[in-house]
Amino acid sequence: MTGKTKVRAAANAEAMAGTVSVNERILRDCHSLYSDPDTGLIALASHLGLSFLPPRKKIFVMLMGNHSAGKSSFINWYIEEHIQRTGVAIETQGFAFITSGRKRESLTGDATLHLYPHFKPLQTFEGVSEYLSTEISTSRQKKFSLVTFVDTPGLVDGDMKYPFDVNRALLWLGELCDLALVFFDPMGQALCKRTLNIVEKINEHHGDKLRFYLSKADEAGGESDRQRVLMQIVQELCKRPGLNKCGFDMPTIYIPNPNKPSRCVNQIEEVCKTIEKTITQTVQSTLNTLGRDCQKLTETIEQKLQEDDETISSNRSARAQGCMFGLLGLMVPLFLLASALFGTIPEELWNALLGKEGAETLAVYLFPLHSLWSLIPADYVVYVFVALAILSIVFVLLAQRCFRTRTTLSKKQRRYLLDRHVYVSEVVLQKKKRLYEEYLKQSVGEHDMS
Ligand SMILES: Nc1nc2c(ncn2[C@@H]2O[C@H](COP(=O)(O)OP(=O)(O)OP(=O)(O)O)[C@@H](O)[C@H]2O)c(=O)[nH]1
Ligand SMILES: [Mg+2]
Repeated sequence: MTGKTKVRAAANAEAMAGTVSVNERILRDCHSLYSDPDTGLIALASHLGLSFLPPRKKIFVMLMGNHSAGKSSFINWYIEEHIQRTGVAIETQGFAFITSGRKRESLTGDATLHLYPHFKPLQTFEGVSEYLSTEISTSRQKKFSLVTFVDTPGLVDGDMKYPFDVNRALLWLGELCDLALVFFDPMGQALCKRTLNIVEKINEHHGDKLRFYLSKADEAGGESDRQRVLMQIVQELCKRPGLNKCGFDMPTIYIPNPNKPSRCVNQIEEVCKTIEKTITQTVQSTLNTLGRDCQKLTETIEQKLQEDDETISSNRSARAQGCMFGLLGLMVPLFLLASALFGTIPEELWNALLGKEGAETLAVYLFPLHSLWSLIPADYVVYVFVALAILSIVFVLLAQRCFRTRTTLSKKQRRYLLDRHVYVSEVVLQKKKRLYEEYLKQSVGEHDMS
């Protein structure tokens, strides 16, 4: 079995086992529509001089915030596996991608960048490469099969030295991720300036990705203490000019601990809902982008074929012009030769060459030429001769120029384009329609579908 068939077989097995959700399958199908090396839209786009990016199969959720705010613990809780180290010390020092897969495995920085080509520019951030890793987990809890978490180093103020420019790296990751969950914990570091500065910067361009949470809410004391902490954080956020939208929605969350039940309201499910919502939005936008990309491809193909039709017809008229100029270029020397010969060669020779009748017929035809020449004063005959010779050269050059036609598509190329047009406009768009219906069926139900 080849690698590709193995992957397909595994995917089929998963589908048979019913472990693949509709959204997961939609994203996978869209991905393969783009990335198939032979029939994929990316290959076709690059053939047409366009550049498409493959859609993501999962969403990226970045967790950021103060040191010890419970970021890694949240990931462990979500996937129901102790995959990230947690503790009161500074535990997470680099950037870790936590994703689902077929086998529990840890990958190094290089392998991580290979796995996530979108994140390759991280290489250029001095010192970051050694602090990149990927943890693959077999967990399929909640929506983990559609999520890649990005765990980030805890932020602290003061003398703490990071081995890389943590602010810049977080800002850059914020741009690439679909969601940035910011955790503030009620302990000392809640108002960490570094966190607030980065949040403010991300908010400038990607405010829609930011979500704020008061984490470890069970440690905030009583209800009134918690309200006070919340107020403080919100006030601090509102002080920032960029963040001054106020009306912050800041759910209070904590990891449920059966050994330490708490009466505090836990809104941790809100985080799961936010993740789910981002997934469905991503599915929708992936399908919409697929539709738009198909349209772009069919339009480009149609344009290319139309341009080729125009080139063919302009080449045809250029060739006709070329023939005309060529003929003229040939006629002039013939005309010169004939008229020169008519005057100079004795009649007897014509008779001998063509017979009496032939010579007479030629004389009838060449007589007008001869009369024309006789109209020209003898002194000017040479000039007219030279001028006509130049004219003949000009005609020949013009003919040559006209025959320099533009290249057109070969029959094979035209057939390829027409074939791809049918594939995109019928097969791919039909598939997109079917995927959209499957996606909608999840929420509206079959009876509402027209
Ligand atoms: N009571 C309580 N403790 C928590 C909660 N979440 C995490 N903790 C504890 O808080 C400590 C820090 O948790 P981590 O998950 O390591 O925090 P982090 O944000 O990843 O920390 P860094 O990686 O150092 O930035 C650990 O001892 C956790 O057990 C929570 O919801 N409630
Ligand atoms: Mg951590």
